[in-house]
Amino acid sequence: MGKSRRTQVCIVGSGPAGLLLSQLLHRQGIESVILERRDRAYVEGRIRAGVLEQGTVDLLREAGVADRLDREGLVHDGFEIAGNGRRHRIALDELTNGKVVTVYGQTEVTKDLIAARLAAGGEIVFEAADVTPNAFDGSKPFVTYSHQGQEHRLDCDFIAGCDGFHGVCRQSLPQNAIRTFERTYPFAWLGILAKAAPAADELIYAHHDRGFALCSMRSESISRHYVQCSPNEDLSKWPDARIWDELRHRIGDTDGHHINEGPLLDKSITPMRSFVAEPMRHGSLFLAGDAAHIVPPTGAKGLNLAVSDIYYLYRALVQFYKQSMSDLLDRYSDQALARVWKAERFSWWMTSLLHKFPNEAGYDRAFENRMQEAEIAYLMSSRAAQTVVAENYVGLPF
Ligand code: RFL
Ligand code: PHB
Repeated sequence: MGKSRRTQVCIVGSGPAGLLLSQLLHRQGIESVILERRDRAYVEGRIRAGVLEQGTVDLLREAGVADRLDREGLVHDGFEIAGNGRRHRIALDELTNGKVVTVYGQTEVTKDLIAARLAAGGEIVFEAADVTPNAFDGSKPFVTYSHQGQEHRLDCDFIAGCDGFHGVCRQSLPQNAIRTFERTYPFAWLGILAKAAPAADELIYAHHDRGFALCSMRSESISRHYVQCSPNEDLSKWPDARIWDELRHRIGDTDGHHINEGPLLDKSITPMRSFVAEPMRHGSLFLAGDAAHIVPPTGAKGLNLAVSDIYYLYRALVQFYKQSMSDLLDRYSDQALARVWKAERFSWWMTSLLHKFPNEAGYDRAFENRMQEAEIAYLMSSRAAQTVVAENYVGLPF
């Protein structure tokens, strides 16, 4: 074994969850080291989420990393649902006593957090290979990894598994230690980032016979759009012109909406899955974010859930180090999961409402299709139904 050293919290993964935890702990004088499998450019370039709940923005402010977010983030007080040939606005602020969301790319959140960690002398080991959590059943856990050809051992009090859905931490748990719940959907999203002005001032979620579509944005000159496609779609079958055409069809290029074309900066396919692992703690290893749960992106909840997990975990670690108490650590999993399941429900519901489900062999979905249309019509006509959507979309309280 090569180099050996010690920290208080070893964080696996430098996505939003791991970075935010490290930054919040640092501000309370608690030490951590982040071990990340990829290089910095890869982590900063990964195009993903774009919608931040108010609670997420508040916690980023508490972490001292919201200067650029406050300057450049686009505050949205509503979004549109298009379906059955009609469009309807969900007035977030009116329906929730003034709550709103902020459109600001996950790439930017990640860049801001990495810059803040490094400026404060924080340690992020990029390109850490073979990261392995050890001895987390007891109180002396350690993590081994290799870096630039050398083996390392990092002793710590706690391991935070913030290493995403495909990470090593959840997979290191004994098989009978967690129970998993999963649903995969029979469709995916083809997402594009384009150098073009957004289609409208607000996001548009569209239900259409040809499939779901979403028009989002990153700034006044960058659009982010998605179209429903099949889960094993071949990207080469989607030349740019076909994507623009589908967007125009599904969104409806009418008053106030115009799909502005521009060169593509990114094009990728996202599978759709709901997944939860229970509990989110095993001994001194704590799972947070996508490492413990996945939502389909329809409700814009994934990043926000990673942040709310970190809120609970951070408070619990601060209580442990400052007050020598562990009751918040003991309650972490239950507290986080209570919120996770509500966001799972909302994401599953919004996904089911807006997507076109393919017919299964020998089964015609005519009845379900009418139910979907009836539910969209009800949503557009009922303030009560819209209030349910709005209070979930802006984010349930932590
Ligand atoms: P991440 O971001 O996946 O980060 C995990 C990190 O761990 C590293 N890693 C390892 N490191 C060391 N050793 C190993 N063995 C490792 N294995 C993995 C990885 O390289 C990575 O750096 O997880 P985190 O921090 O939990 O954050 C979760 C969010 O990234 C995710 O939930 C969101 O992006 C989901 N999501 C959205 N969430 C929202 O809140 N609002 C949205 O509008 C939204 N839109 C989206 C989305 C996700 C999408 N995709 C591509 C999945 C739109 C899309 C298209
Ligand atoms: C995005 O802008 O990437 C985005 C917005 C809303 C969603 C999902 C993704 O529900």
